[in-house]
Amino acid sequence: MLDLTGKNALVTGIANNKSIAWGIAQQLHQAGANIGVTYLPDETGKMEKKVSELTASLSPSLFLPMNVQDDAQMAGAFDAVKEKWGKLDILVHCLAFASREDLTGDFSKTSRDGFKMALDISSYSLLPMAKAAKELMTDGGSIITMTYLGGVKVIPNYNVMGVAKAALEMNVRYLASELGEKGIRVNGISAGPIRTLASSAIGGILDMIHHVEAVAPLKRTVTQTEVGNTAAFLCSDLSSGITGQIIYVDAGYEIMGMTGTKE
Ligand code: 0WE
Repeated sequence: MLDLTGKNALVTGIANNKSIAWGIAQQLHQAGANIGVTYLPDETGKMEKKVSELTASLSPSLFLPMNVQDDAQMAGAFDAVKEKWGKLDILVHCLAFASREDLTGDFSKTSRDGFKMALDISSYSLLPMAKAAKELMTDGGSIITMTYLGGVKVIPNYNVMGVAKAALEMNVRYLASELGEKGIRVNGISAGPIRTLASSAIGGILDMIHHVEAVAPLKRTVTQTEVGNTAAFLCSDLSSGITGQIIYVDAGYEIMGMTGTKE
């Protein structure tokens, strides 16, 4: 059975109750995991308050600021994990960012700084996290990250995020190869489009959702809970033979071709 009791799980990327990371944290908690939460701090402390109120129902035993562009803060978060938990079993990487102007219009106009920022936050950040986790996952472990079809196929306006997700998916494979001998598995979940804080900032997300509802085999989009259940599986011993994989949780959309064709 799916059982995460006795496992310590650090979850990044919760911003509000629509966050995919929130769906994941809830399902890991339901499976019995001990939860630690990181949040992106801001000057006002609003995010800290919001995420702490939201996640109170999971009684997290760690609640830590973590901006992945700040090396000292990342180190501090993993120091706190070591101090409080001693060992880590599960790490959920669920964060991405590209500048708004790089998620629309001509891909070729992407600025050097915009490219660097998208790749730094959305792809590179998995590496220092995995390095820190490697030291703490003394009983083996599971690392998961979130990706999107736009890292494999061209999706209008996904642009530099597509390049970042392509790099992220390759990070998964190289990390899986490196960490396998320690019993640490690394996998990605490629979710179909979901209405979240990040995606609702994008023009046309509703049209994309309607397109998926028309084309996907299941004739609907997926929920944060469905992504969370797949995450719980990938974090549990039920998936002990799986590493380096990208699992699509997309109502089947990825298999379809001729998607513009009327029946
Ligand atoms: O990975 C994502 C979204 C990532 C994202 C979203 C934003 C919006 C606000 C990264 N950076 C930002 N920066 C902002 O300022 N998705 C898979 C959702 C998504 O984003 C798209 C999509 C889909 C689907 C962007 C363009 C086209 C489709």
